[in-house]
Amino acid sequence: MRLMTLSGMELRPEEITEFLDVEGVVLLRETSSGDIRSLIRSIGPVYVHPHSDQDGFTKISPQVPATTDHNSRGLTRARLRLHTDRSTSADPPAILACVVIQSAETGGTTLLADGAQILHMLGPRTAARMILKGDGLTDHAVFEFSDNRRCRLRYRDDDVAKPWDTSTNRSVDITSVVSPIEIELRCGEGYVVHNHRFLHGRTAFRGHREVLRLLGGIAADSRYRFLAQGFRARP
Ligand SMILES: O=C(O)CCC(=O)C(=O)O
Ligand SMILES: [Fe+2]
Repeated sequence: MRLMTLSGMELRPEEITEFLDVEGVVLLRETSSGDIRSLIRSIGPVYVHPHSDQDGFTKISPQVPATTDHNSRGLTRARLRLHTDRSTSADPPAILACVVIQSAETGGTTLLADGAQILHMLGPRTAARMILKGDGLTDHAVFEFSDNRRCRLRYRDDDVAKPWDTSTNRSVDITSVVSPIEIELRCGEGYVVHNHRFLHGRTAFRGHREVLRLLGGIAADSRYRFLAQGFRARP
């Protein structure tokens, strides 16, 4: 397995947590499922998801019709807009890793957007007005600040939940203030993101495509345990 920054600098696996604190994203090459499991476990506990197997892996491939409910839209060939994984749960996981097992015939491009940049572009006042709302769901702040100026972003914009501006009572697409990074990942390539900071998504695709996902937390005794409270918001 090889780890790279977005600018192509190579990292050692033991530098991952530090780098997720600084940049929020690391790219993976020549990766197997065993590699991502040990990488995520070096950061903290693996998170078991309703769609995952007992080891925490979720196989994301077209399995259900495109007309399905939005919580299962990952398992279709449809576009997935930028989102936080488990955004409507009380405590979304801090770490998300995805590795491509088989790339699509066409499309299936990975989209990434830096929430720290979105916050900076929106400004703290506008950001503080945004809540994530969905039928039958508890409202959550889109940008949730902790006492030590850390911020957890939670975001999705689909039939399950939408961001609302509480001053205008309208839904707003906060991702329009940035251009997402587009990456064509091939077999064995992937990414790890700080899920409280980076949004991810993909374009629609044709053919078969398979991605393996693993979610995780930050170890309670980690030097970087503050990552569980989000990214460092600029003053
Ligand atoms: O298919 C992908 O590249 C990502 C899928 C995803 O983000 C999800 O299912 O939550
Ligand atoms: Fe996702």
